[in-house]
Amino acid sequence: MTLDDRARAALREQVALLAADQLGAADAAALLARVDRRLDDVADALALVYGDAAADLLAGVFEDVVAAVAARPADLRRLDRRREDEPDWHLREDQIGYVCYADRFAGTLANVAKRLDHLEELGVTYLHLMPLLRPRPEPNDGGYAVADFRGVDPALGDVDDLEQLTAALRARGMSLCLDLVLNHTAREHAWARRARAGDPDYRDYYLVFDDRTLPDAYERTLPEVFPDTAPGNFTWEPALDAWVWTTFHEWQWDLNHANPRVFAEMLDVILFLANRGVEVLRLDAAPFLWKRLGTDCQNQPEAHALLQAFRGLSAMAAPALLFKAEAIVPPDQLVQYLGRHDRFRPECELAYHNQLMVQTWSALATREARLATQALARLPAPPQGTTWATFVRSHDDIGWAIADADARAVGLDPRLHRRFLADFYAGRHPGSFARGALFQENALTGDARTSGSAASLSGIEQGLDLGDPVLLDQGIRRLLLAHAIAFAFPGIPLLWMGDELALRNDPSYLQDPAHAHDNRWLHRPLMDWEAAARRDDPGTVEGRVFGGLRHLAAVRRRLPALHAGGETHVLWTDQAAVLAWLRIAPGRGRLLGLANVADTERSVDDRVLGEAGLRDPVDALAPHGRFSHHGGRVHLPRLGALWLVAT
Ligand code: OTU
Repeated sequence: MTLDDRARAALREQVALLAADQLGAADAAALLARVDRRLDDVADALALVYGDAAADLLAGVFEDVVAAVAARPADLRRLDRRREDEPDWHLREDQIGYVCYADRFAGTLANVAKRLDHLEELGVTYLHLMPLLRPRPEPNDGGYAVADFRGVDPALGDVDDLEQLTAALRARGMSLCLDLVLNHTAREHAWARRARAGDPDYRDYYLVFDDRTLPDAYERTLPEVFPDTAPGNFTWEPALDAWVWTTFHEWQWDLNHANPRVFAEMLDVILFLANRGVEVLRLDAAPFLWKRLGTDCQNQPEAHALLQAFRGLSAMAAPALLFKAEAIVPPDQLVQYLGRHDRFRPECELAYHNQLMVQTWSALATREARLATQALARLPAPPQGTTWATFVRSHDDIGWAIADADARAVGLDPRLHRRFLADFYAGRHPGSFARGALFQENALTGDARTSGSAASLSGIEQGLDLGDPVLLDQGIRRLLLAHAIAFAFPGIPLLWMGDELALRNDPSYLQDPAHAHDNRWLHRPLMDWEAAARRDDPGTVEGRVFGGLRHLAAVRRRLPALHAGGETHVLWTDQAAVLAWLRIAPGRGRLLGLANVADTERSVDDRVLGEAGLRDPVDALAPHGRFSHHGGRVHLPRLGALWLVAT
């Protein structure tokens, strides 16, 4: 039986009966309204992935959806209602994000709750805690090898602590974002243990191959994520007497999403987390969910369909829950994770704006914004109701995702430019201000990525080491400039823990055998609360950076033009060192962002103001709005940004 109209009507009838049985009349009616709105999207998506098996799968998962609604705590139902009333909350200009490891920030979940004042000073409304569900023992990829999706890492606390933290955050108007790894589990997860013990049902939860025939065939077109430290995409598992698919590390087993039981299990996990008060799920490694021979096994139509099905079903049970796609893929493939397909299909409300991050660092290295202008101008816009998560640094490396066509359009050799960036940020290029490191240098392709904290990459570490006040000043300006871009592009800007205090690289990971092989730990330092105590002293590096970021946040939240519901146009100017972008938020005004990536003052032809539709603007970032405008030109300080708005 396929999902024809009769089958859909039967499913709706089933939900109505379950709801009548388990929910009050008002909740049942509200659920049915959500089912009516979402059922076609879900049914289409599941039919694409599972064909004839979709109807049975749906009949089963609807029981879980109704049970989740029945179990949803009262304060979360209130939140659902608020979000339904304010569906654009994640687009709002007053959203500011902060990302950290709970243990590195505060020790435990209970202690995170005691550090919320620090976040409030920065205007934070959105807290992403790095993976905290119970992982396998180290090494566990910073928690991305999950052994139990329903338990918290005992070193951090338990599920009660998690619930208390989400409640404490909600009371301050902060939303909690948690990682959900849909692509793989730890080799130590109960499903994998049962598979290893010989249970064929659980063996079928993973992608298992008796011999090398298929693995070899797949490998012909598969890239390697960690070529240095985890080469190949398959691992021999003696207990299975077979090869198991392991895209990332050998102890991260890819799930078999062609098995509808895996879908039902992971939906249950989503509903479980939503009912603990998690408001945003960061869907880790989303592009990898579906494998197809002869491809790179990323961004397959089925991967999108799976996300759409998870989206629709969890929205029925927990309307307040949002999805954020972690898809570090080429720009043309990225907006599909926000639902842009043949027609709009609800998928994720947020996605990482990797391109903005890469282009910002590229512009800072070259002191030229032409490539950034070229690449960002042609990026398709996020569909209505969706937006980006913008960021300057994260826990991951920087992969130099410069598209060949963009590089060529501005006269750069794509391969050489990517290699230049990796070398520049590793401090291997003469004249480099950066003190990062190469990550996963691939001897075969010549590719390399970059590790290093924002302060070390932007020149602050170099300035301090050399005791050179000019270099230090430039480093601080670069770090703030990168954030002035991220804070005024559409989306929720995410601060990476420690960047607000200019924390430098932390080489101590080399002493930890569980981390020494992975230099991404270079930029995952422990929070330095002594440095935080200097945050109000403008005579210190910490004070300048913290004060600068607090200022950006405070200005941002007062600028309705930065609501992400509008349009963004990246503009060409006559000045190669300046990135210019126009935000138009209908009924809320417009903002022209200008960022000078050069170490010296630059100016742009003031016709850009007319183009932006701003007659007599002020700089929202400057005291009294003043900026330098004379001789037909707008002048920008070295490594400085203007946020121009109408008076
Ligand atoms: C993610 O990253 C996480 O951010 C990493 O910290 C994890 O190691 C990894 O998943 C495995 O769980 O390739 O280089 O398009 O780029 O999922 C990092 C998405 C990665 C991938 C991304 C992955």
